[in-house]
Amino acid sequence: MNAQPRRVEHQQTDKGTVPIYTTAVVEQPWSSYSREDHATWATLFERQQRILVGRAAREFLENQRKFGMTPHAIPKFDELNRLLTRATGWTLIGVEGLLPELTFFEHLANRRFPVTWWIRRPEQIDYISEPDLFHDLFGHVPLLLNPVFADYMQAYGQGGVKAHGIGAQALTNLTRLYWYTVEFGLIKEDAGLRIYGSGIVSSKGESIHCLESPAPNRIAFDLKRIMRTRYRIDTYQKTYFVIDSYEQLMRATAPDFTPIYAELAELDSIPAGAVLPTDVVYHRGTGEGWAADGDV
Ligand code: HBI
Ligand code: FE
Repeated sequence: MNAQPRRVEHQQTDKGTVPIYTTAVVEQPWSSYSREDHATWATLFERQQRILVGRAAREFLENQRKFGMTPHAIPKFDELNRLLTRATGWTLIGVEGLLPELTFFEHLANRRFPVTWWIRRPEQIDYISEPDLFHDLFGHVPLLLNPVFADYMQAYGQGGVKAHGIGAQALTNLTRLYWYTVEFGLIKEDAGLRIYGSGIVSSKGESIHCLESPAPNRIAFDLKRIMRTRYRIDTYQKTYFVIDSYEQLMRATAPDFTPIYAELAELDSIPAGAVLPTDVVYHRGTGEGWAADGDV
């Protein structure tokens, strides 16, 4: 019988939340989930699925169905792996909480996606500052069934391992790429802009804000622009980047980033809410693009 894994969470201190890191890989203690844990999953699952109809990328909800995810119980990693590993070679592994970046990258580089085994507490239902089981399973896992996105995630991990060897600035550039695509990315579909970022789909408010609020910028994907753009982790994003397709993401990670890091090291970073004259900016939720300084 495996020992019950630890629940490694951010520590609340008088100076705010302090992340605690862990590297252990653990079995999902599915039988240890309480009725309250399953109820938290059900509440989040039903609420987010209702909000995401017409807002999430087409295959996001489709893939949740393919996985057989339902609100009735927290899914079992082993069952999800039966479909996932056959489809794109990815395997979900249980972890106790936030991994050091290099450990995280090494897992992605080997098509292992780390999923936190525990789910948030009821009082955290509307916001949690760290990836819990709901964020990882509901937010990240569905798109790992998409072969191109699955390749992008592995290429990202390989890039992360390399960036770790290059230095802090390279790592910052690369983490911004993850943030503005995997976590907070939008994609252009025929009917308009849609959400594929996991940080958005696991958040009630931001799923609505990112497409319908006049406040944020929605800018066409540009690798170097993204790598230079700062972000905040505790508020809605001020800028969302829009891809045309997951193939565009995959193409963007094809070149060696080393010369790009060197070029960006000479340039200032860009504030999260800025719009540059060179940006192609989208109307909210419609998908028509126009250049910020005139018609395309
Ligand atoms: N650890 N468990 C876990 N899950 C994540 O999503 C995660 C992580 N460690 C680092 C990390 N993400 C981010 O810094 C990535 O941008 C690298
Ligand atoms: Fe995440």
